[in-house]
Amino acid sequence: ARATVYGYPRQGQDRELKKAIEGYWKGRVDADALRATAADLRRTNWHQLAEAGIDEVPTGDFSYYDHVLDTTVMVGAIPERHREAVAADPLAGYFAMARGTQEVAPLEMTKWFDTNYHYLVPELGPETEFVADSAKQVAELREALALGLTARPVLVGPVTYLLLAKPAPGVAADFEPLTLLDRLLPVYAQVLADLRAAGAEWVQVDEPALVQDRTPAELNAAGRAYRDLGCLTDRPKLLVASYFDRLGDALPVLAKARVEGLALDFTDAAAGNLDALAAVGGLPGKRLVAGVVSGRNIWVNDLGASLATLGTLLGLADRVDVAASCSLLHVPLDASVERDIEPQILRWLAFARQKTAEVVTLARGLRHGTDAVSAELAANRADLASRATSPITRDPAVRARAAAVTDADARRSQTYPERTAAQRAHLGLPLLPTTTIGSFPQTGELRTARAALRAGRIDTAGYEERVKAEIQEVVSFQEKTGIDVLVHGEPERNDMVQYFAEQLTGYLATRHGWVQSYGTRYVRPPVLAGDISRPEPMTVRWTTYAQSLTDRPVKGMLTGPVTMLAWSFVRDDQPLGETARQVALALRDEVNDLEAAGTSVIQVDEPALRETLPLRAADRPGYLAWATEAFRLTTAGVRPDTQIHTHMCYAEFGDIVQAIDDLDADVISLEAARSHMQVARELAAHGYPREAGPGVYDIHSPRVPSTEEAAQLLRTGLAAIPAKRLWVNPDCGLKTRGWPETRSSLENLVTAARRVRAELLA
Ligand code: THG
Ligand code: ZN
Repeated sequence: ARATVYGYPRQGQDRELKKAIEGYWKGRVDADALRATAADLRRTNWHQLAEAGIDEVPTGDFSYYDHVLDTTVMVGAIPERHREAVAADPLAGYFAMARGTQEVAPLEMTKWFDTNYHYLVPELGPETEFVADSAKQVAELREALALGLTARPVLVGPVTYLLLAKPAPGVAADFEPLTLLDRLLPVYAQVLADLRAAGAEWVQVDEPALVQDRTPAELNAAGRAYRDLGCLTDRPKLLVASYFDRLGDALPVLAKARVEGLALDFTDAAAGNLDALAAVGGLPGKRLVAGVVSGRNIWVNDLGASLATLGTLLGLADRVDVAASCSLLHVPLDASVERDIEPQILRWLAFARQKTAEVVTLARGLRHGTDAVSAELAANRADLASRATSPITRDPAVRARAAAVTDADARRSQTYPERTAAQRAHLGLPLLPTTTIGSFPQTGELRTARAALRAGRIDTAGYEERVKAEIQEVVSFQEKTGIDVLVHGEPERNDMVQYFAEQLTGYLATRHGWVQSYGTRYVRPPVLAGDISRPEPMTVRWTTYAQSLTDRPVKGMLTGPVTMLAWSFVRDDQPLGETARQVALALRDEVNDLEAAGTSVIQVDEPALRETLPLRAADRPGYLAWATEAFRLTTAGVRPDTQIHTHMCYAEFGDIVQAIDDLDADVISLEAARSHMQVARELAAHGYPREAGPGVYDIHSPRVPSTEEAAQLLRTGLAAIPAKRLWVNPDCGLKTRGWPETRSSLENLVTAARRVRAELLA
C-alpha cells in the first residue's frame, strides 16, 4: 500500500505566494522573482510530503490563481476577449482572465462544489476550438522528478471541466458545454501523451462532478470519455478520482471503464461508496486509492476505524493505496504552529501536515499490520477519548437547553400580517424605506488602529474611542443623507464569522490557519469545537451607542447560525443540525438582549444558506429543515412589533425560494442589481408574502449608479413586488468600498427612492 495525496496548500507557511503575486500585480515583484517563489514553494511542499513518508507526490496541483483556470489554459479555451493579452504575455494575460482589467471583464467566479474555494468558470460555445497546452503540467512533473520523487500529475477531468463551464457571452443560454466532449478528448489525449513522454507512470484525472446528481446522458458521456481515453495506446496509467460525496450511479460506469485505477472518498461525507463498491463486485485488476482521511475538516482521524475500512477494501481491489479524501487545499497547512490553542486541544486537530502523517501511518498499518503502528494507534485513541469526554465538547447546560427546544420556540407569536401592522405603527417608516446591509467602508485609520491594538501600541480604551468616532461619522452621514433605517457600520468587526466566534464559548481561533478562498484571498475559519454558549452580550454595546446618537431606528446586525457553521470548521461528532441549534440559541439570546436594549429592527444575515446546499438533491430537504429551523429559533423570541431582517448574497436563489419563505423573516435584502432584479421576479413567481429589498446598487464594482439607474431598478422591482412590501438598499455590505463612491451611491439611492415614492403618490 502506498501513501499519497491529491494536492497540498499552495500559499506557504507565511502566505509567501499571496505576497509575491500581489507584489507582482503592484509592479514590486518581477515575473522571474514570482516564478522563483512559486518554484520554491512547490519544492518545499514536495520535500515536506516526501519526508513525511508520502510515496507518490501530486504535481500540477499548484496554481498562481486557480486550477480550473489552469485547465482552461491547458485546453486552450481562452475567451476571445483575453486572447491578445495572453498571447502577448501569458502570465499577465492569465491574471487578466482571473481579475479583469480596465478594458476586459474577468471570468466569472463561483464556488467549487460545496467547499469555500472559488474557481473561475470556463466560458464555452459551439465555436470553441480546443488546443493542448501541456507546458505547465509537464514542467511541474519534471521539477518533481528531478528531485528524485515518484510523482503523479493531477488534472481536472474532461467531464468535470465541461460540466463546470457555462455558455460564453453571446452564446445561447441553453448551450450545453458537455456537447463539446468529442472535441475536448483529443486534447486530453495529447496532454496524456506529453506527460507520459515526460516520465509519468500514472496520471490522476479528477471527476468530482460525478458525485452530483447526473442525468443518464451525462453518465453516458462519462462512460464514453473513459472508454476513449482508456483505448489510447500512448498514455500513462489513469487514476480517475472523485471526492466530496458518493459516486452513486457513476460508480458502475467508472468501475467498468478501461482505466487502471479509481480514487474514491470513504469518509462520512461520501457514505455509501463502500457498499456500492462491494455491490459492483469491487475493482478486480484495478488500483483503488482510498480517501479515508478527510481533506475537508480539521479533525484528527480515527485511525482504528480507517484501518478497518481499509481492511474491508483490501478484498475489493487488486491493490489499495491510502490518501486524504480530496486535495488538502481546503485545510490550513500546519496545526503545530498554533500557539494560542491549548496543547491538549491541539491534539484533536489535524491540518494538512498532520493529515499527511495520518495517511502515511495508515498506509504503514495496511502494509505491515496494526502492530507496526500500535504506538500511533494508542496515542490516537487517547486523543479521541480526550475529545469525546472533554467539558468543552460536553456542556450539560447547553445540551439540556437544546434538548428542551419546542416547535413553538421556533415560531413567531403572531402571523406576518399581524406583525407587519404592529411594526408599521411602531417604526413609522415611509413607503419604499431605505436602508443598508450593515457594514460601511473599513477605513485605513480603523485597520491601523486594529493593528496597533494587536501590537500593544494602543490600549482597548484607545481602540474603542476610534471605533466610537467611526460610528458617529457613519450615523451622522446616514441621517444627513436621509436613510430611514440606520446601521452602526460594524467598524469593530474584521471578518463577521470570526468576530462572533471570538466571543462564543466552544469556538477556537487560529493564528495561521489560512485557507484559500479565491486567488490571493484567504480566510481563517474558526474551529467550532465544542458546545456553544454566549458568556455575555456581543453587539449590544455598539448598537445602543449608535442608537443613542439618533432618533431614527438603528438596526442590530448579527450573523445567522447557518453561516456561522458554513464559514467555520464544524465539529464532526454530532449532526450539523444539533450544532446549528446550539449556535441558534446563543444568537437568540443576543437578539433578545438587543430588543430589550431598545432595538426595533434586527438583521440576521444568512449569506451562506444557499452555498451549503448539499450536492445531491436527496440530501437537501434534511439540510433545509434544520437550517431554516435554526434561523427561526434565532429570531422567533422577539415581540411582534420588532422587525426581523435577513440578508443573502450571491444570486441563484431559485432553488431555495421555499426555504427563504420558511425563514419567516419580516424583510429580506438580496443581491439583484447586476441581474436587473431577477430575484424580485423569482420571489414574485413563488408568491413570496413578506417584504423584500432587492439590491439597486452593485457594491462589487466601484461604479456609482446614477439616480435614474437606481430609480429604474426600483420601478422594475415594483413590477414584481408591491410598493407596500418593497425596500430600497444596496446589494451587500459596503466594507470593501471606499467612502467617496459609497457617499455618492447612497445619496443617489435615497434620491431615487424619493423620486419613485413621488411617482407612486402622484
Ligand atoms: N468570511 C468567511 N468566509 C467567507 C466569507 C467571509 N467565505 C465566503 C466569502 N466570504 C469569501 N470571500 C472573501 C472575501 C475577501 C477575503 C476572503 C474571502 C479577504 N481575505 C483577506 C486576504 O486574504 O487578504 C484576509 C482577511 C483577514 O485578515 O481576515 O480579503 O466573509 N469567514
Ligand atoms: Zn451580502
